Amino acid sequence: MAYEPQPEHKFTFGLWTVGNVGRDPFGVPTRDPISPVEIVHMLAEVGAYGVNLHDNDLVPIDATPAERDRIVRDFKRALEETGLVVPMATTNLFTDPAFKDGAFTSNDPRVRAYALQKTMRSMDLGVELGAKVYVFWGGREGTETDASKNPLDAAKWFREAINFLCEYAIDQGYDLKFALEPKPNEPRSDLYLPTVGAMLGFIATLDHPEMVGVNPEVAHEHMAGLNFLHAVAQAWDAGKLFHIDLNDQLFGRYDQDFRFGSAMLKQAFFLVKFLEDVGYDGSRHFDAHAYRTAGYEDVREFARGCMRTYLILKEKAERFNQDAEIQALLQEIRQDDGSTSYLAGGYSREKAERLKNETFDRTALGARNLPYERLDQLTVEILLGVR
Ligand code: GCO
Ligand code: MN
Ligand code: MN
Repeated sequence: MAYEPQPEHKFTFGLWTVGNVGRDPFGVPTRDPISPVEIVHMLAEVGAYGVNLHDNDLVPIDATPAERDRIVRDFKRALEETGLVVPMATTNLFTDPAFKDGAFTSNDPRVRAYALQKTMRSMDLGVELGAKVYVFWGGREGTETDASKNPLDAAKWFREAINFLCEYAIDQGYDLKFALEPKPNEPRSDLYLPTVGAMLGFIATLDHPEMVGVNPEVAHEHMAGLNFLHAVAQAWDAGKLFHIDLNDQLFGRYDQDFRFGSAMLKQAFFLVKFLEDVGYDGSRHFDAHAYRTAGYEDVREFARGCMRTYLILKEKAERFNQDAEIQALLQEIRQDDGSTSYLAGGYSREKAERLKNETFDRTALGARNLPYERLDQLTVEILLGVR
């Protein structure tokens, strides 16, 4: 059926997304909590492929070992009954007051050690459930005042933590890749490593950069007023797009986590087109939640909407790629008379000499009509459904 999610689409949701109870800084929950087992069944009902989790989405932070085992057993049974998989796991290093000044970048070495311990245990749980990607979102790795922390110390501590955990994964023989998730602010005033570009720069300084990539999120780059597609393309280009968090977010607003494609549709279109064109084959993870006004019936609509919009935009991308007029325009834009083809294949002294002696008709270069208005209008017409 058209726009029906299938396992090969790899649509996943976090336990914390459809399980979000509608709490915000101004109001108490508007929905009763539902259990992880119920969430798994709800996700299966709407057609998702997988479910991701923080350790404490499943096992409460103060659970006894016996409680943990029972909870994990029930959860595994729900996975078996529904066929859902757990492709990604992560650690909650932000809810408990112990982490109020960060986890790996806390000024307190005991907090940093506790964060490492909690992450190792959570990695064990994730691997037990089948996860192949482990996400690190530095929820409180940042500051309100820079009087409190030296950013160089924070960078060093964060690096030491990721290096330690890479070694732990190797030592345990885990088949696990790490995906670091940048965010510019919220819940701290300023979070360290705020953008995809910053994170990619940091990864290059690690002991095992080959194990570590990024988990970019639409909302996070949008909060910083940045072009998400460009960030994703840079990550892809670097071979570092290990995971992706899809949602939506207007520029300049609070952390919205809206349904995918609900706020900036055109950006969502170019993103889907990119992921499909390059053949990204990781999870399409929706890190979003329903409006606070929703009851669980509407939460289901929210989840269905994320996947359905993705699939509609995928179809629009195919339409764009097959549109004869659009393709002719793209060809016209990229026309090549071959006169500079000698530059292909990189530098040589001869090429440099030849290029320095070349004569360019600068006026003609600047006078060329670039049909981007037409191209964009055709794109808009595809999105509006008249083409
Ligand atoms: C946020 C983040 C989180 C992370 C999650 C998984 O803004 O709160 O996007 O939802 O993605 O902790 O790492
Ligand atoms: Mn987020
Ligand atoms: Mn996220």
